Amino acid sequence: MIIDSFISDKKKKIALLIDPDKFENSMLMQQIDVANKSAVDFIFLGGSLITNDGLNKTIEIIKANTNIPIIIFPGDGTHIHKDADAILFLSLISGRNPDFLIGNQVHTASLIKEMGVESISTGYMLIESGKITAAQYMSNTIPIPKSKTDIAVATAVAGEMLGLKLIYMDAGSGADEPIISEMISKVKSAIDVPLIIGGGIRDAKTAKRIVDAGADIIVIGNAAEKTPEIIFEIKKAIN
Ligand code: 1GP
Repeated sequence: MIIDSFISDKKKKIALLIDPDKFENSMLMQQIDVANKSAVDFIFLGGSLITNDGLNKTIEIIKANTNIPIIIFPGDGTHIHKDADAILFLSLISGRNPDFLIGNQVHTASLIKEMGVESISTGYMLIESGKITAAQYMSNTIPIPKSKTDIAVATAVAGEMLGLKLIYMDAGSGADEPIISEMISKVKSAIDVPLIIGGGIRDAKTAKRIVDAGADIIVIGNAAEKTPEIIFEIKKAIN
């Protein structure tokens, strides 16, 4: 089970986020090459929008070129694929939009089960980051204010009490400001499930700050689209 590799040891982990909507063969091959050489722990596949057939092509190419687990990080209920190793079965618990709390999940649950794809229940929390991100806009939700650590803690604890297996706090793709250390450390000490942090992590120094604060897994998206090799530096800095 893929969930076991999130909790198997105390090692800090990296997920490389690939957006299938931006499919471009040579960039994808470069990203896979870096992922293999740096032994990233997971490949997350997802984005806020699907405008083309990139998901099929991307999954096919990744599967043919690596054994790193492919985990779908869905933008909505249309992001599912039978060849993925798992799907983060997200509930957007920082928001109050029923479609993203339970609606999309009802639409897709039976299909995911029929496909036999492992679903990993995940409490997804958007955190204010200096600008409106695609995830906020597309989900029609308000993020948790960046200074309201107590709200973030209460939300994560509620998610854990509801039985969610992971908590993922996200400043959003391309965030101006990654999540502050105080919020990460207080949430981490309030929960026992693994904590994923993403959004705006562009360099090794920031990645180290975030894992030192308590992140178990960090997600790198935009930075590795511009410079895939940044993953080598980040990996070195956090282990
Ligand atoms: C976005 O957490 C991810 O949902 C990654 O963000 O693209 O800014 O690295 P970046």
